[in-house]
Amino acid sequence: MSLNRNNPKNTTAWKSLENHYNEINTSHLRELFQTDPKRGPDLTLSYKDFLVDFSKNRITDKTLSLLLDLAKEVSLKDAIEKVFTGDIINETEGRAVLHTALRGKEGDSVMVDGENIMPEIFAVKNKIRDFSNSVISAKKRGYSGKPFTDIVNIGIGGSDLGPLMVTEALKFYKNQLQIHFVSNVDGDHVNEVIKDLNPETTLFVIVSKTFTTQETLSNATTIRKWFLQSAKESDIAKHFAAVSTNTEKISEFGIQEENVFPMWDWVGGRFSLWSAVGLSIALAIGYDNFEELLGGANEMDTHFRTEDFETNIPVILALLSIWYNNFFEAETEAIIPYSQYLNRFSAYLQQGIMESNGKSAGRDGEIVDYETGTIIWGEPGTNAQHAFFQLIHQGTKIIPADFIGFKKSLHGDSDHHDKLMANFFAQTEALLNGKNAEEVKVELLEKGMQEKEIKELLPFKVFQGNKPTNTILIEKLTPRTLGMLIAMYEHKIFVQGVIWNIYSFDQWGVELGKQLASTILQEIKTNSIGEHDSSTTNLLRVYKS
Ligand code: G6Q
Repeated sequence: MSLNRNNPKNTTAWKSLENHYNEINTSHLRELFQTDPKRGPDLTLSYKDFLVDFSKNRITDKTLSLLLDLAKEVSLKDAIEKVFTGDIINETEGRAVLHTALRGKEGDSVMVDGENIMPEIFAVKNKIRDFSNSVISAKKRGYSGKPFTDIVNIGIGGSDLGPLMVTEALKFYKNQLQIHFVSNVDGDHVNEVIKDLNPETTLFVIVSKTFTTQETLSNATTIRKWFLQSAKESDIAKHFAAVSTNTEKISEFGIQEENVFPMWDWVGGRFSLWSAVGLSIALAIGYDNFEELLGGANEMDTHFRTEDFETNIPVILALLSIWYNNFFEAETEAIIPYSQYLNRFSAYLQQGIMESNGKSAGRDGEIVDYETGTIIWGEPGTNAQHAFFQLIHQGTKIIPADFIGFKKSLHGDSDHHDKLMANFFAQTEALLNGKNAEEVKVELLEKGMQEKEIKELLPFKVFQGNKPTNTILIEKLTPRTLGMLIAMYEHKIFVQGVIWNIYSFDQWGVELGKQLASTILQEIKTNSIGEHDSSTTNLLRVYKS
C-alpha cells in the first residue's frame, strides 16, 4: 500500500498553524524563557547517549501540540510502519525503501516480493567481514606478496559521500590502512590520488549501484590502466573489488566473483553506507566498528518506530523544521558540529536532505503550492564562528541551526574540550538572547565611552537574538553514536517528505545530470558543435579554440 496523497495545506492543523504563527511570530525567546523557568529541561528529549534540547525554538506548548496534530493528520504513524515493512513507498521507481533492514538484527524478517531479505543481507555482511578482516590482517595481499597499505574508494554521490564522511568522522578508530576517495570526473582528482600510491600495495573498491555512472567508470578505467603499467591483467583479481547491483558489468571489468559485493535496488544511493557501499568503512575502521555503526542506527530505528511522537527525536526535529520552513519562510538550515571529525557531516547531509526533499511535484502529481526541501549548509564550530556566524547573529535571515556536540573528547584533552564546549553553549545562548540596546549601552559606558560615541555605535552592536537552535549533546563520538546520529537525520528527512506529500526516495533531478553531458561530450570529441543557445555555442567554440 502506498503513502497517502494529501496536500498538507488542506489539513486542519496546517490552517491552525497559520493562525498560530500570526499570534507568536513577534514573541521573543527571551520572554518565553523568562515566563517559564523550567522551559530548558521540559523541552529536552533524551534517548540512550543522546540529549536533544529543543527549548531554544520559537514555539509554545500550543505550537507543539498543533505540529503533533499535523503529524497525526497526515497519518505519519502509518507511513513509518510502511518503511519498516517494505511497502513500495518509492513509487516513481516502484521500489521499497529498506536501508533500515540493512541494520536489522539477526532473526528479523523483512519481506520483499514475498521473500525475507534478511538472510541475504547477513550473507553479504559476512562477506564484508571476511574480506575486510583478511585485508586488515594481511592474509590477503597484493600481487607481489606485500600487505595492502592503501584503499581507494572509487564512486560518486551516494557511493562516495557516506563512506567519506564516516571514515573521516571515525578517524580515531582507524587501523593502519590509508583510505582515499576518487569521485570527480575531473582527471586532476584521480591523478592527484594515484600519484603517491604504490600499485603493489593498493586495493581499489569500485562502488556503483548501477555500474553505469560516467564519473566512476572513467576513474576506474584510468586507474586500471595505471595499475596495468606495473601489473599484469591477471593481477586485477587481487586488487579490485566492486560493489553494485549490476553484476554483469562488473565481470566485464575483470573483477572476480569473490570480490563482488551485491547491493539491492531497495537501497537508495544516499542511504547506502549501511550496505556493502560501506566496505571501505569496514576496511578503514575494522568490521566490528562497522557493526557498531549499524547497531547504533538500529537503536535510532527502534526509537523512531516505537516512541510516541511527543518524545520522538526525529519526529520533533522534523516538525520544527517544517515550522520554520513553511510558516517562518526560513529557506536554509545550518548544521554545526563542534567536532573537527565531523567536518564532512553537513556536506553528507546536503545530499541526504536536499536530494530527498528538493522536489516540487506532490505525491498526487500536482505541483505543490508550498515550500519543500530546506537548503542545508554548515561547517564545524568553532571555525564556523570565525567565518559565517556574523550572518546568523546579525543578518536579516532566520537560519535555524543544529548544534551537535560531545560530552567527552576522544584524545581526552579536557582543557581544549572545555574551551570547545564553552563556545558551543555560549553560541546558542547568545543566539537566543541577543544583546539589546540597553545592554550594549551599559557595556560601552563601562568601557569609558562617551554618550555621543555610544549613540553612533549602538545600532551596530545590537544583537536581536531570537534565533532558533537545537542542541544535540551526545556522550562521545563512537561508531555507535555516529550511527544513531545519521539515522536520526535519515528519519527526519522521511517525516518531512511525508508531511510535504512528496516522494523523498527518488532523484530524477540527478538522473537528468547523468544524461545531459553525453551529447556535448560527443560534439567536443568530434569537433562538431551542434545546435545550442548562443551562449552555449559560443562557450563551446572558446573551449575548442
Ligand atoms: C543517491 C543518488 C546518487 C548516486 C550517484 C552514484 O541517492 O542516486 O548520488 O548515488 O549518482 O550512482 P551509482 O552508485 O549508480 O554510480
